[in-house]
Amino acid sequence: EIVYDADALQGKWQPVWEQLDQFRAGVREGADKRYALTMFPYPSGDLHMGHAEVMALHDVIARYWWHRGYDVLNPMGWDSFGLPAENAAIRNDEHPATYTYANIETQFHSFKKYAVSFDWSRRLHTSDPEYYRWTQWLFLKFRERGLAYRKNSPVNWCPNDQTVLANEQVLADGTCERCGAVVTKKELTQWYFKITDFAQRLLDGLDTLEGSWPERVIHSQRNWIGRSEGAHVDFDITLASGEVRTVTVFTTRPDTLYGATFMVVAADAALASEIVAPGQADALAAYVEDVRKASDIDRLATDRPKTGVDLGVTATNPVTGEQVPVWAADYVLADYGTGAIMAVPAHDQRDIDFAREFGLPVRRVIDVPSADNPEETYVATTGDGAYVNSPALEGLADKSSGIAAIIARLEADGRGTGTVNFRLRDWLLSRQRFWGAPIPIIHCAACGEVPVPEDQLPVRLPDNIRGADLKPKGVSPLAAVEEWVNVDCPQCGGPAKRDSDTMDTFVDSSWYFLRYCSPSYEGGPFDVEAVREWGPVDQYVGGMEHAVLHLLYARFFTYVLHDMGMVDFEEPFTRLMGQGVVINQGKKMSKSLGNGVNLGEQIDRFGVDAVRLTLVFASPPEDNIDWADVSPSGSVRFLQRAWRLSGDVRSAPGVPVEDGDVALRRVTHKTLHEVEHLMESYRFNVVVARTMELVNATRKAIDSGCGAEDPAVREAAEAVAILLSLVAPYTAEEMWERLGHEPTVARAGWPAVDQALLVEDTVTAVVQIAGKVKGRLEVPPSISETDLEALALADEAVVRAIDGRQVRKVIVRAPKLVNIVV
Ligand code: ANZ
Ligand code: ZN
Repeated sequence: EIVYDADALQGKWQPVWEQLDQFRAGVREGADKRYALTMFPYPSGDLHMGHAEVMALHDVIARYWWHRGYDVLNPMGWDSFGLPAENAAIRNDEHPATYTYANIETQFHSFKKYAVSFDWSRRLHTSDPEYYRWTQWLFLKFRERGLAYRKNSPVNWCPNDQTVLANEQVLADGTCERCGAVVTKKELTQWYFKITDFAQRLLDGLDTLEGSWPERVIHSQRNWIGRSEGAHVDFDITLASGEVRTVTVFTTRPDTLYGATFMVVAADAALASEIVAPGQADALAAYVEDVRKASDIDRLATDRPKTGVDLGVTATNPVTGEQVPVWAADYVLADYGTGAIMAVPAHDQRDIDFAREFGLPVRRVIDVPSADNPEETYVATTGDGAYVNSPALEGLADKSSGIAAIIARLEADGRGTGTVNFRLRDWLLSRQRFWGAPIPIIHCAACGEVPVPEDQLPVRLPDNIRGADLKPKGVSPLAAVEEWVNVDCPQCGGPAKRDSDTMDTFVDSSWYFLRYCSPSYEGGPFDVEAVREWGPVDQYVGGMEHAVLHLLYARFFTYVLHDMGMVDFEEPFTRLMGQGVVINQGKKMSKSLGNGVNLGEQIDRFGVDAVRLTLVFASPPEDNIDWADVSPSGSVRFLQRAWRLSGDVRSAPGVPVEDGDVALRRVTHKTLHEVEHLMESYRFNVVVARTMELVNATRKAIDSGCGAEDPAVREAAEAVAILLSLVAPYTAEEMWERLGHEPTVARAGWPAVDQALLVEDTVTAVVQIAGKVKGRLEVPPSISETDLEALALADEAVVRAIDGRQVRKVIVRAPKLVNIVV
């Protein structure tokens, strides 16, 4: 007997598939197009279990689409700029390209072995000059539209990586996402993308994704964009010099304005040092030193002890006319709202904690029924109630009318306006590192910022840099490469310097899905026609750690490209599937826990198909998979069982199946039909379970049913091969061949489901009264005696025949006969 040998199957079919080039997009002329995309990897090391999971799930969809007759685009490439390569280059005294491209080759071979249905002719690497030329081009286009600009501001600084981090790259505990160092603040002139211009549109767009994207991703993006409705209110501050300066605050509760008993300015905002009274300037400066060390998260925490400095000046409350003190504190952030607040201690807990700490007045302006008076308890109340101490709001008792009334009053007085504030900040894109796309700007003393002319793109990274040259110094290593950095100004010809920062790698990944549509196009970042044909992405699969980073930035890019007339859609990813992660023994895999599972080893032990099958079968895609709870050896046994069917079939291909065993045919067609529905709702684990059931039913039919010669057995085995091709391509291909077909099973098409076979079986039950047939009932063959008796006694014809006589006895022989004695 031939034995199932995963290794042999892999060795046999990989070259055949290679030859057949079966997944090339654009070959099915006239067919509907579908774009399946999965997030591309960073080339650090070889593929790991996480990749294996995403790719296995993603491939179920892509391969299913091929079967359903679509023209499928399923591309793959590498997100190949970034810090890991640069750090490896420092360690190994080489150029980052060495590490990058070596790992890409390793991963490429692993991908091939793993047999994902990618169209490799579209492969791209974001670190190739052919690619980053267009990243730079896009940067220049964004700049022309006023969407890329430079400004000086305090930025998150990782003292270890010696580079700037976007807010998104600082973890909740205030540490660097990449290295874990505590992130600090530093003043720097940096490049930004003006994503804030798109805040409302990006928010509105989320409504259209409802139901097609995971709820938690939509939720995190909404929070990230963070829309707050409120008002800007102007306070006049009288400085020590006697000069009056108007300072605007942002508040979501303008209706509490009568209770604003002091003002607080972010200690580290320029405003604080501009308005501070001379006597308090030293105290402020010392305080700011401390503030810079704290993370934003800490600063906003309600349970944090309140600290601050009295600025020694007063402001006029615009409705009460009172003079209120102005303080500087760290719980107000410099870059949110206007960086200054009106403090309403009675109705804001942080303000009341501050008031208590520094003996500032508390005035209640909302009398919340059943709540104690905050003036006595120092517990702020936030609920609705009648306004008190608030002449303009007399008689009102709910927040929304209070807010509307006070805004109307402020607008009439010219002291404020209703406004909307967003938490979203502009996207800080410059990095002081080498391995990224250089920012295509030249700084000239005479002309200022000069864009590199388009025909001089790409601005290539120098090759003659390695190892220690790349060590972080706080400025980009590029700044030290004299022959690279010094250039003639494109405008005046005078001596000038290139911008030495490189772009955040999230810029590269914000448009790669468009490049895949025409990967070698030289007339622009992508051929507009090709994107019209393929875009937007029908199905995107990837890790949910990208919920606000990549997925928001890619949306922003697409909106801008839409406005530029380059794409005709706004949302890039029509459907999104987020999968869980692979863990082990209940914990995230990590070096320190020693619980890592090596993908290569698993493949060597169990084979590609069993690993893929295990990952798909383990749970619904969105759940985590604990490798300690699954059984790859069970998967191997199942694959063997399925594969053995193909050797047992005894009917020739092409024999009409109409007369085949109906019971088995019903199972086959019901399975195929159900899988069509399961695919829509991503229940791939159930698809595998149904395939297992079909294998069992077929085995039973061969051994103790219709026998191996029945054409229904062939039909079932072929269906198993096609179903298996979604998750276990090697086994499926081998089955397909043994069933007498040419390769490849991936292009076999989806078997047509015979609707007639989906209808439940029924049998006719006869109802007799005193030995005479009085009624007939259509019932399922499995009906119970009690159910059949009840049905019979309720039947209209039977009731008529009984005609009110007393039933003495009912004899039931399910499912065929009911005998009623009257
Ligand atoms: C007065 C007030 C009274 C407030 C009240 C709240 C309750 P969200 O919803 O997050 O937008 N605030 C404004 N700018 C701030 C800053 N830069 N740093 C810290 N806090 C700031 O929160 C808006 C509210 O947070 C604003 O409304 C302001 O306090 C505070 F009963 O103004 B409120
Ligand atoms: Zn110049």
